[in-house]
Amino acid sequence: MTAFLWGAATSSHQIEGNNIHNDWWDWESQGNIEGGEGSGLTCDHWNRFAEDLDLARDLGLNSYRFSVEWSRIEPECGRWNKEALDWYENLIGECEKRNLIPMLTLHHFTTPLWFAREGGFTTEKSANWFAGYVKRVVERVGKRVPLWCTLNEPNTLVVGQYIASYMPPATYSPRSVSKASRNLLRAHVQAYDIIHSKIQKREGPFRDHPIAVGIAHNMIDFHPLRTLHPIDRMVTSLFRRFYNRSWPDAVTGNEQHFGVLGIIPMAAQVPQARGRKTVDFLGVNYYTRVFVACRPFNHGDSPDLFPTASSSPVGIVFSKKGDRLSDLGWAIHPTGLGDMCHFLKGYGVPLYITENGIADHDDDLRPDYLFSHLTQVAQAITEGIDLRGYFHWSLLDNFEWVKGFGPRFGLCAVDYKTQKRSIRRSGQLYREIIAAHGYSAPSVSTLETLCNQESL
Ligand code: IFM
Repeated sequence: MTAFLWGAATSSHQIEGNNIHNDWWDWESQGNIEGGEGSGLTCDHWNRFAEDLDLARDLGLNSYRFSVEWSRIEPECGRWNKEALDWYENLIGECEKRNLIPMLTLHHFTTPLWFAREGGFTTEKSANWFAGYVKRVVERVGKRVPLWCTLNEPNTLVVGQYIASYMPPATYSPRSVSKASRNLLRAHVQAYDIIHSKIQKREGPFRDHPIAVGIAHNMIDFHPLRTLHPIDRMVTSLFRRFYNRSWPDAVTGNEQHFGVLGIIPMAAQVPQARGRKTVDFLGVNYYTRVFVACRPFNHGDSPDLFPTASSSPVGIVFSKKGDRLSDLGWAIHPTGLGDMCHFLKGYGVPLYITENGIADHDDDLRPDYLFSHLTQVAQAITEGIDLRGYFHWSLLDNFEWVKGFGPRFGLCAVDYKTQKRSIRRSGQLYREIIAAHGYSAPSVSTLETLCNQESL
């Protein structure tokens, strides 16, 4: 039986440093990041990867999720950078040495600048361009990588780019949301087929681990702000359908609904994705719950997801009085993770928690966050959900996109001045939790015992 995967996740642009050929770098240089920061060297992982993988090993992880930076591999259209491919191949070798099963993400928010300038995923040609890059990666490292995420949070990406304006190109364009979603799905399907058709002979210590391809899907536990308000309820169900359901539906062969009635035009169907599963697992990136409301709000908290669209008829509230909040103001709501897993069970594919974590500079809340969310994982497994691994976000503090370096998500703290890493208390706890389970799936009773010992 394959061991439960105890992992941590990162992404290229957030940790590597000097990713100068992508759309984010360009956007950062235009002063779009809080505090005027840019990703710069970030954690300098490009040079310090060995130390970082040592940390992962020291935490007792048996898996590591990272992403490959397309803009390094193809900095100009059709120009392939051999050194970048060498670097990722070496990274995978270093994972193998430390017994870390690699989960490789092919696209995590950033794209090469040349691609973004052509319109990114809104252009028809985008899926083929993406496929060209995927082929190169698969040809080079495919034999040694068992787990693949084609896309990270395509739903967050299109909302961030074309509705909420916190990701480049930051233009308000509901039409682009549907176009880009459709092309991202086309890109995903091609990547899925390439991975499965091109990798024939496996190599390396994980060669017997079956190849599995999925997406890392962001899910938010949406609730109506006014529980009995019919319009809040209706809008909440539209949000759930668009944000939480449309991708799992699409990649399991169901009807695609990348649109919201009256707000985002519905995209045309991608026939290659209909009637067949194009994932072998679904990855869940879960952080929080939010409340949805329609104007007039009559509520003390101001809706804050769409700060630029004050005319927007719909608002999002991140918390209610009494909620415990992360440094980003996100409410801690562990049961949402269990609810998301139960919802996804219906799709009949295995699940991984591909991200779950909290911005908590002082590490006061993370220990309890870890226990309470892992307890949801353990419970879900007891209730018959085929949940195969948990990847904490993140291994290290890193560049949190438009929020810059303020939010601290790491099990390991990074001092950006000295690049010194140190394992936080929550990191030590994660290590104890993993050791207590001996690479089997988390159990509620073991977690309870440990949690009591820690007296959190
Ligand atoms: O840092 C991000 C990550 O890149 C994608 N998922 C959510 C994380 C926290 O915001």
